[in-house]
This record gives sequence, structure tokens and C-alpha cells, in this order.
Amino acid sequence: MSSLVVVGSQWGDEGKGKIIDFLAEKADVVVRYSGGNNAGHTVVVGEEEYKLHLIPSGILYGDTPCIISAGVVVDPEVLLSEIKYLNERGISTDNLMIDERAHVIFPYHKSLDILSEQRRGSEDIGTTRRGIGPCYRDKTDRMGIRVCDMLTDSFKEKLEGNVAFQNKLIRAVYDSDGFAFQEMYEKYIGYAEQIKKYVTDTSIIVFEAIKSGKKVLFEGAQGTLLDLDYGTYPYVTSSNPVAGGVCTGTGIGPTMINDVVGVVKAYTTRVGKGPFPTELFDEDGERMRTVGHEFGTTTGRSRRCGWFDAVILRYAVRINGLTSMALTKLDVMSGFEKIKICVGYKKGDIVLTEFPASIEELSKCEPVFEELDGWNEDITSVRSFDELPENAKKYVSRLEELCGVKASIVAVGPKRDQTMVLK
Ligand code: 2SA
Ligand code: GDP
Ligand code: MG
Repeated sequence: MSSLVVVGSQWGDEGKGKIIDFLAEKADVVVRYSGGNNAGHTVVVGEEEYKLHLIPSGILYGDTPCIISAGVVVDPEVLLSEIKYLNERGISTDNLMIDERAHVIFPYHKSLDILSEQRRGSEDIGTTRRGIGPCYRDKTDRMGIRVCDMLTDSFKEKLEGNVAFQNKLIRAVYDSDGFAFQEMYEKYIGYAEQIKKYVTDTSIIVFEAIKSGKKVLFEGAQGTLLDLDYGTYPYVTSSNPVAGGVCTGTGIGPTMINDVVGVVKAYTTRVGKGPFPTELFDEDGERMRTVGHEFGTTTGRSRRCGWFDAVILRYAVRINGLTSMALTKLDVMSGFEKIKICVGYKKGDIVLTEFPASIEELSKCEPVFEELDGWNEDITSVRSFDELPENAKKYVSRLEELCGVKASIVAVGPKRDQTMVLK
């Protein structure tokens, strides 16, 4: 590996944090390229559990440079509390870098996120309410404030203009309370003072690292089906979690990427609203949720669960150009007598094998299932693929066959050592 992207292949929460932490041992630089503190990456090291939202999971290795790149939206209050949280647990953040082009989340973004969800009523997206969408909206509207802007004299004027505009919007459209500029400005000047030592042009660092043969790991957040362009729009996040997002998010060209590993959960989950063809409402789904501890890392929300969907995976392989998959949570599938895999979508008389663009069409799709025999053994202590029960091996092989990509990693638990490398 000289540059490797780790991307979520489904609707997020595939276990990217765990896989990135595992791969980061051999990385020279780890880069987070999209999203913000809507993400929740859980990493278990020994008996310690870390929940990270903004800072790349590679930070747990001490001296590995970790970058928050330009494609990420940064809530400085959350960033500083995450730095504090890590430092208090003995983890150094001296090697953290934040790109000067990253956009900044302000209190009005969070407020607008909540207000627009309320406006949608029963049609809400189910956002994390962290201000992510409104911050990216300001970015594309060319009125966002970037980290570099916070460090220059023009910050006061820019923020004053934005607060005045957002207050008008909040009061006129939502009939809600606006924000006091001076108080916000003073708070953010304080944040800028604290974060400026981390701020730099990180695209230069990534470019130089790859050029000099260093190993760079790109950390994805959310997942392919939450991508603004390729996900289940409008039930998506406002950034590009797909592998293509690495180039624009980090400021490097596509020729600088060697491999793309898709993190793939052995079943499917989704948090938030939107169609989900293989969703289960029975005790099988409940079993996945309980055994897999499927609750949001950021919000604590219960995750919707369902059988593995190979239509989604084939789509993720194509959209991201996956070169292999890291299959997680295989241990959660122990104990099912029969395991179902969705191999196509039935829509009227036809069977779709490609993921549809329209959510209206997707919500009319009935999954076509193939059924495999399950296994009963607890596999959390298995450390080599050959030692897995025959039916577990068959399940993995069938997923590889259906999705058109080989598994390079199989995980059977949240800990670092519950991870098998297959090639
Ligand atoms: P947003 O807040 O604007 O990005 O929400 C838009 C949609 O994106 C989904 N989304 C996520 N889905 C899975 N995991 C995420 N991170 C957290 C986790 C979520 C949590 O690790 O568990 O704690 O609830 C994440 N972030 C955004 C979101 O559900 C909306 O569907
Ligand atoms: P991410 O957003 O993709 O990083 O995933 P999350 O951290 O939000 O959710 C994945 C959860 O599954 C975390 O609690 C992980 O500790 C846990 N996990 C990761 N891999 C495995 C695995 O192979 N087996 C089990 N049982 N848990 C895992
Ligand atoms: Mg998560």
C-alpha cells in the first residue's frame, strides 16, 4: 500500500473506525476527507473504547500524522472537546493537522439543521442535527467561512454579515430566535486562537508524503449510499463519502490513489430515514441489533437492520472502484439457522440487478433472496480464515462471488486482534 482509501460500502457504520485503526499501524499518514462530526467511529484498543467524530482514527498510534482535510466541515467546539477527550486519556494530538480550506460550522448551522428537519415534519431526513447540511450549503453558496478566514482580520466582517443574513432567515422563514453576533464572534476568536497551531495547507503534506513513497491512508466517513450524488437522495448526507471524494476533499489527483478497500458489514444497517429494501421488522432484525450493538455512535439512535444486500454491494464496488473488501461483524451472523442474501430487486414482473436512482422506484422494490445454511459456533476467537465453520466460509465466498470483489480482511469482533488478513 502506498495510498489506500477506506470507504463505507453501505449506509455507514460498517466498522470503518476499527478497520482504519487496524490498517493505521502500517500507515505514515492518516487523512479524513469528508463529512464532519456527524460521523461516529468506534475503536476498541485492549479494554479501552474510543469514540471519534472528527479526528482520524489513526490518532491512537501516537506519532502518526493525522489530517483533517479541506473536504471536512469542522465544528471547532467539538474539535477542541475531542482533543481534550483524547489528551485526558493519554493520547497525544501533537501530530494533528487541520486544513486551512476546511469550512467551519457555526451555531446557526446547527439551529438551521434542526429547524429544517422540523419543517419537513414526517418527511424529515433524520439528520444527526450537527449542522452538517447547512454548513455545506453555505460552502456551495459561496458564503461559507473557512478555517483560514477565522485566522484573518476579515473574519469579523464576514461573520457579522453571515449572522445578520442567517438571523433574517431564521426569523422570517422559521419564526425562531436569531443569534447575537458579538458573543459568537468572541467565542470563535477564542477557538481560532486554540486551533491555529494545527492549521496548515494539508494538501502539500499529502502530496509530498505520497511522492516520497510514504503510506497514506484515507479515512472515509458515512457510506456510499449516503453520498450526496450517488446515495439514496434526498436521504443522504451533504458530502461525498465515496472514494472519488478523496481527490476533491484532500486536494490530490486520482493518479495518486492505489487501492480502495470497501468496509462491508456482514448484514445491512441504516440510521435515519429513507428506503431500505432488506430491512427486517422481526426477531431476526432485533437479533442483529442486539448482538451487533446497533445504536448510533453520535446520537445513540437505534439502527435499522436487515439482510445483506448484494445489489448495494455491486453498486459500491463500481462507484468506488473497490479493489477489495474488509468484511466486518461476521460474528454477529452466528446463530441464525438460515441466512438470507438479497441478490436482486423484484419490481412488478422484472428483476433489477442494478441499484435504481429513484427512491420512489427503490421503495417499490421487493428483495429477491437466496438462502444459505447458517452456523452456531461462536467465532469471536477465530484468528484464521481456515478455522471458521464451513458455512461461515461459504457465506463469505458467496458474498465475494455475488459482489465481484475479494475479501482482504474479515473481522469477528470489535477488538484489534479480532481481525484476519486474507491476502
Ligand atoms: P447528516 O447529519 O446531515 O449527515 O444526516 C444525513 C443522513 O446521513 C446519515 N448519517 C449517518 N448514518 C450513519 N452513521 C452516521 N454516523 C453516526 C454513527 C450516526 C449516529 O456512527 O452512528 O450516531 O446517529 C451518520 N452520519 C450521518 C443520517 O442518519 C441521515 O440519514
Ligand atoms: P463506523 O462509523 O463505520 O466506524 O462504525 P461505528 O463505529 O459507528 O459502528 C460499528 C460498531 O461495530 C462499533 O461499535 C465497532 O466497535 C463494532 N465492530 C466493528 N467491527 C466489528 C466486528 O467485526 N464484530 C463486532 N461484533 N463488532 C464490530
Ligand atoms: Mg459510525
